[in-house]
Amino acid sequence: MVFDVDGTLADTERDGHRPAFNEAFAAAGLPYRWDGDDYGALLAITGGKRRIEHYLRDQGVPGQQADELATTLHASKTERFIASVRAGSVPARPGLAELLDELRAAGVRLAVATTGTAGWVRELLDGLFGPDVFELVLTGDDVPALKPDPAVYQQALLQLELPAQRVVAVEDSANGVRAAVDAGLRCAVVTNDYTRDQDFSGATVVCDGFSRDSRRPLTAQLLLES
Ligand code: XBP
Ligand code: MG
Repeated sequence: MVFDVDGTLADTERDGHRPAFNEAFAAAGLPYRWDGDDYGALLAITGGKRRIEHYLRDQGVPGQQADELATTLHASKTERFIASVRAGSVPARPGLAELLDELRAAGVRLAVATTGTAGWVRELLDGLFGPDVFELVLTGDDVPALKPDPAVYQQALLQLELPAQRVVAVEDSANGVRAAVDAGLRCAVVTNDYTRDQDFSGATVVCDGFSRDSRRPLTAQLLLES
């Protein structure tokens, strides 16, 4: 089973990544600030650097300058997000640790495929679950194209040495479902407040969380069909 990170393993976006972006803008003396609703719309663009660059161009910053400024701002944002992860401010979603225990007890191999930046991903996963839970962790730095492109899931299949039919993805967003389904995987969705109204066409099952009642259909459906 291959898990997405942002919005799936942890509800990172509204109170984790978003304040880190805003702190980076403020530290650079820029007037930009993404409120909860603005950020929800900006999540359509995957990848924090691309998200900033798109926003800067929308603010009228010329192309080359937008690209350079986005690189600098994203590095600052990533440092700030790592600090909040280290401070323990980014919890796992409720019920997830129990699900991972159930899956490991059932002999299911576990991996991660995220758009997020490697610098904070490993920090978050080790901090929340320990270093041995996921046998493979792929990030936005490991592939040439970000979700909804299927590259990260295609790379996971290659490195796990498994056919797509034996692998199930767990995602939170339409971009993530697209990436997994286009790579040939079945995909389970666990929604959050940013993604609950998105189009999950192609997903095998949609749940509202990892609580005991929610995850039963997820594990039953996915384990039975694996
Ligand atoms: C969601 C993303 C990421 C995060 C921000 O990734 O699109 O870009 O919003 O992290 P996932 P970075 O595939 O885990 O849902 O700033 O490191 O990109
Ligand atoms: Mg996600």
